[in-house]
Amino acid sequence: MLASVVLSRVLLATLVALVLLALATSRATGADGDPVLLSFEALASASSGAGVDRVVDGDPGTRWESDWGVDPQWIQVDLGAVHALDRVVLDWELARASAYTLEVSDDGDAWTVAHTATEADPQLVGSSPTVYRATIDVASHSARYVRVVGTARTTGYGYSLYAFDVYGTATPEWEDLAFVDATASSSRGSNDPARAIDGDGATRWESVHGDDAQYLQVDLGGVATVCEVVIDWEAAMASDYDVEASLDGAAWTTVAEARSQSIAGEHIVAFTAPTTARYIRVTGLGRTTSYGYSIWEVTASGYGFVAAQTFGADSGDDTDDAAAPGASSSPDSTPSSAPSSGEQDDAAAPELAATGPSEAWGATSAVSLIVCGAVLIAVARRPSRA
Ligand SMILES: [Ca+2]
Repeated sequence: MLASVVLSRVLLATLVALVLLALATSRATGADGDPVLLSFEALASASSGAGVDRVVDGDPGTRWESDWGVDPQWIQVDLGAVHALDRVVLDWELARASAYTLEVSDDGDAWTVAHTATEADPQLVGSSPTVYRATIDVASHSARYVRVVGTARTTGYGYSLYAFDVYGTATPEWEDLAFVDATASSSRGSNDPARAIDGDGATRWESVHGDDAQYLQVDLGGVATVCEVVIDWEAAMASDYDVEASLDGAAWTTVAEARSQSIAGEHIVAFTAPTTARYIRVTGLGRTTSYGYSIWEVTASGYGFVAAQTFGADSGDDTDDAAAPGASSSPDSTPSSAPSSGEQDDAAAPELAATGPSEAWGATSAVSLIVCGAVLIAVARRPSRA
């Protein structure tokens, strides 16, 4: 079904992003809307002391400590973008602050004091090791940066913190998603699958010649919220192909069906709903030449960062979140650090890509758009690389 409305590549991306924003936002929290741990593996910094990243590593046994005997000292986390906050949980060691302020900022320069703490604030929650926990309500704030400024200490040592956990509702951000691995049903010579994800528009994957039933599979390295896949076809392209998505590399859902294609170059496959997936597969069903399938590059974009943060919420109350779409894998999960089998069951359970109604997207002479079921495929002509 061909449409013929003028629509630029940028406008397409903008419109799709707008359409998807609400959906993506709803997925930025847990299944029940609980705030997620925004600070997991966030960028942390401090006025002094080594190992500042230990407050955001999710390991309750590691800690940061400042230089001894010096006031004031500060430690902050950078959440990467401004998010709506919910609460901050500070796990202090015995050597803790007896007085400090918790401050928030959008830009890292202008700070707002969200809480002024006293020694009575934290509760003793562990004795071996000693852990004093302060849970601070910051639900009235949004911020990118959160810091603690300590002005007095309980001991002659420094400020010592096991965890600096910031919870909130992540704001989705459209971003490029990186593939970490590529495999295929076949390849020819040095034109291996990795050449389709090497970022080099002059290198390509090529399947064996003369066989329609071939595929290229790419791996994001973790579950992400994918909104768009771009396949840059060489002249030896598929006339017919499916784009499929998978959370586990075993169960696949078809998210796009391209048929009767004849224009090489970038095929922009823009999903009408965010698709929670780790793997994307381009499955050929028919070729335009007597050669094989040949792809210069496959790229993807979406809201992976938000998803990754959701997956990272391994501490605290993320039990319910584990069953949420896209909330079941760690951000850097690789085959060697894949979720446990129980979590994989959860990961496979959610439906992929709740597809919406078809819409009449269109084309100029340079961009033709095809509505394939509920999924949009834009074929952007680019100069031949011949
Ligand atoms: Ca390439």
